[in-house]
Amino acid sequence: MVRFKAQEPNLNRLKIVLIGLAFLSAVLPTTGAQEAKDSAGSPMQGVHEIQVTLRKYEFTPGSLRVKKGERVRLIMAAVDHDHGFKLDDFDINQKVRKGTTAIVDFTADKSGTFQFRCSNVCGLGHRGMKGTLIVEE
Ligand SMILES: [Cu+2]
Repeated sequence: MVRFKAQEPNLNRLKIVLIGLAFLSAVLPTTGAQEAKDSAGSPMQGVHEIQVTLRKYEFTPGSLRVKKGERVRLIMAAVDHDHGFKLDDFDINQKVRKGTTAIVDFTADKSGTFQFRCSNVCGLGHRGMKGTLIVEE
């Protein structure tokens, strides 16, 4: 009686093809995801955008420099904890939750050096979490 000997090599070949496909799909770049452009990151015209990272216990950059009269947009990302951005001279107090980004828009309508600080208690170093806004004439 003839056994189904022929089946085994076929199965092995199929296995190799499947493994090969799995390997290829892992190696090939996912072009679809890359084409999704981050349109949210495109700068608004006439607005001075500054990205600020908030983490224990510092703002990065810690010194923000803009020109008087500029419209300013701060795009703030809190990395490790809920933080806040408090800039009294411009009546700004914005909470930034951990893992999220918050946007603050204001017009730098006066020149000088102004201090901002974290307004959400974020740990032992919270009081030292400060930065400076410099508005140049
Ligand atoms: Cu903080």
